[in-house]
Amino acid sequence: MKKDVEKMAEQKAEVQEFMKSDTVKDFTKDIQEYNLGPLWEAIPEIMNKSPKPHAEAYLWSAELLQKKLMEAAEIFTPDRGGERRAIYFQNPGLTYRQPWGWASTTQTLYAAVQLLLPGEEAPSHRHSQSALRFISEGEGAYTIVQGERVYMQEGDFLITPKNLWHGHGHTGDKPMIWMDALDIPTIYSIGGTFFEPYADGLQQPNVPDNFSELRYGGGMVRPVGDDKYTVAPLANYKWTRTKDAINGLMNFDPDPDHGYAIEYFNPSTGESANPTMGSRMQFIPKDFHTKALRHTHSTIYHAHQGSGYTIINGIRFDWKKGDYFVVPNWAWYEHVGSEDSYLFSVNDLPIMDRFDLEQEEKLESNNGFQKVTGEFQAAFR
Ligand code: GTQ
Repeated sequence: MKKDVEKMAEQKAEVQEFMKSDTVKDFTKDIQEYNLGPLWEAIPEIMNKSPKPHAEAYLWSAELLQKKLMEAAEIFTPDRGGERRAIYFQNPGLTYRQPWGWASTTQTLYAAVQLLLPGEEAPSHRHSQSALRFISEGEGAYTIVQGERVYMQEGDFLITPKNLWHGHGHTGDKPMIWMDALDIPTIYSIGGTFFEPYADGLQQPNVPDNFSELRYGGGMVRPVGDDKYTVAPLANYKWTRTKDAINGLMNFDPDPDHGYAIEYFNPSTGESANPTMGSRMQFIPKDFHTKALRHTHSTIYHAHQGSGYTIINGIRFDWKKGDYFVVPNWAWYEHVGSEDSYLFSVNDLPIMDRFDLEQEEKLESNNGFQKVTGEFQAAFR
């Protein structure tokens, strides 16, 4: 038995030696001249035992975002350049792959903060990416999605299904800031991007304001005949309803892994509100500590209210209202509320599910909690 083990180790050493030989090195170099790739070099990078994401855990502070959005307001109007005054989260683990400067937030998802000032308009356009918005500050702005004008308030969650015309306007008197999340990197990497500007600025409404909210306001019903929708028919999931739903759950013990968490879903089908992005609101009570989990899907969080910290692969990320942070694929994470806190989050679970790739593990050791080995320092706290 011992002999076999020794023999195998010997063989392995021999192979390793051979792979470092000039014969292999020269041939590896040679084929690359012909746009051919050596699998023997690629294997360690592409065939990992479990997901090894390039995206890193990271946190952007509310102060930094506020400062940069206000600076952007001095320079851009929404219709100049990129059609929106949005600044997106570039994951530092992804930037080096993209020499021209594009880097997404996770490998599958993009998120941004967008600022609209009173009186401004962001022109309508449509694209093959699905979008969602979470309103972090202000009121009085609206989005017009395929002819439906939807007024937005703090805490509201909105969807813009793919290929629908959408643009934004603002009749209020204070700056309005929201989070955008889109499946841009996914659509980009599979080569599915279509984009079209609207010919005539901001599309005008063609149904009563807040049409879908009026029709679906019951929250637990759908109008008869609406079971044939292919896109989610509710444009705005109002904060008051989200809060009521969570308050209902608070009659019971919190989920040990998630606290009090709900998912925004398509009331016509029961699927996630966006076909490619999961979205949740989660209440973490003061001093509640969720158990450590890791799973295939990645998540972008926005601290909507309160403060606390999330331990990601042993590193403590302190967050408070207005901060954003990323939990990459297969990273251990657990949340702790320093106050009663609400976390909004977007994930790529629907994408993982579509490929049948979702796996989840719970930490067995140390009663299900990680050991903290360091602290993340955010810029501009
Ligand atoms: O507001 O329609 O951050 O189309 C990226 C793409 C926002 C938007 C973004 C978009 C929008």
